[in-house]
Amino acid sequence: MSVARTTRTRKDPASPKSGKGTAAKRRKSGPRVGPPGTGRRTDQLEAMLRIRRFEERCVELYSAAKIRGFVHLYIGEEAVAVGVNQVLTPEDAVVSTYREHGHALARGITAEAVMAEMYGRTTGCSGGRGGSMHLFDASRRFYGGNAIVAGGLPLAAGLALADRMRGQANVTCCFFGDGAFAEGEFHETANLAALWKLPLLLVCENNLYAMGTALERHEAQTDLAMRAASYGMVSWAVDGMDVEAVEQATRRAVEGIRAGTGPHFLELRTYRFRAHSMYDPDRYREKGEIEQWKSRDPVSLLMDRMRDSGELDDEEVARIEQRITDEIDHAVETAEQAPEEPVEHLLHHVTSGPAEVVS
Ligand SMILES: Cc1ncc(C[n+]2csc(CCOP(=O)(O)OP(=O)(O)O)c2C)c(N)n1
Ligand SMILES: [Mg+2]
Repeated sequence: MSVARTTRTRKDPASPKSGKGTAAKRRKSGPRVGPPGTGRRTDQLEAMLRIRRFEERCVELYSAAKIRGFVHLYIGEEAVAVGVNQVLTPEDAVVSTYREHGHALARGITAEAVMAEMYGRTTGCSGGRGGSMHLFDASRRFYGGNAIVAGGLPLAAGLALADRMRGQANVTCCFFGDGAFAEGEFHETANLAALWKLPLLLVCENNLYAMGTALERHEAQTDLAMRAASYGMVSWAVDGMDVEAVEQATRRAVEGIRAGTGPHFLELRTYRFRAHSMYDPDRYREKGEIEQWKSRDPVSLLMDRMRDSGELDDEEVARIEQRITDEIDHAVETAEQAPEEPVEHLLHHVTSGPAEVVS
């Protein structure tokens, strides 16, 4: 696991590798996720590529005005969603943010159901009522898609508490951004979760920016793992560009949670390669910084490692790419043809009675 205690600067993407026991050192010691040939790395690669290609298609569809509204891309951060989700079981619960396409796909919601939701069609995973920011699938215990910064955290604590009260040994995993540290909801949740030893995995995707505001411009102490540790929970900083490091750290954390040692916090040090959202002109980051982080692209990192160890060749890459292209083509075709919700359904899912008109 890549545990870094050092405070990283915005311009230093390599610093997650610094210190003892780093990802760079471990890479030399060979694969850490099962022996080569077990297919796990291939699964990781395919899962990350699915997210990448899905979102690249979303960009095209957005430009063609096929999908609308707020769209926040996850490109660059795929190792986090894939590494974490690989460890969770179907019985565990997941709570996410508005940047959740990757979390939803890695959780196993189909590209077809996610794309239909992007289109606002009834076949979407939220029946077309949620769109990009509100992907939801209770059957997979995927509880959003939450547009409010840090808003998922108290919900996740509630789910974890409910599972424990029902005697179910599940873990609730909550994804959130570095921006959540500026919200009381993070601190309230961290405090109660640690106090009550809730089975909660707190996954902070530290991509260094909250919209256009760099972490060091809004936080006096930017070592987020250290701050989480102050609540008395096990807390590690991890190289979020290395899917195998993410998976290994998550595995250890989940083992600890299932053993009853309470919440664990992972600070996944990562970077979004695209703007905050489709509306953002991205004028607050230097091009050099973005390029530096792209040199540690999580997809290329894993591919290079697999090629070096002889696990991957061009034919296999082409096969994976073709499978994903077919899947996304199919998702777009079915979304295009799927119905929109008829206006007569406007009051479906409304639980209160008719509003009284006060004259
Ligand atoms: C409570 C609240 N305040 C402000 C906003 C507006 N807002 C939307 S995204 C965002 C930045 C959040 O950044 P971060 O948590 O780091 O997540 P990232 O977008 O980097 O994944 C803000 C401030 C909001 N949605 N909710
Ligand atoms: Mg952020």
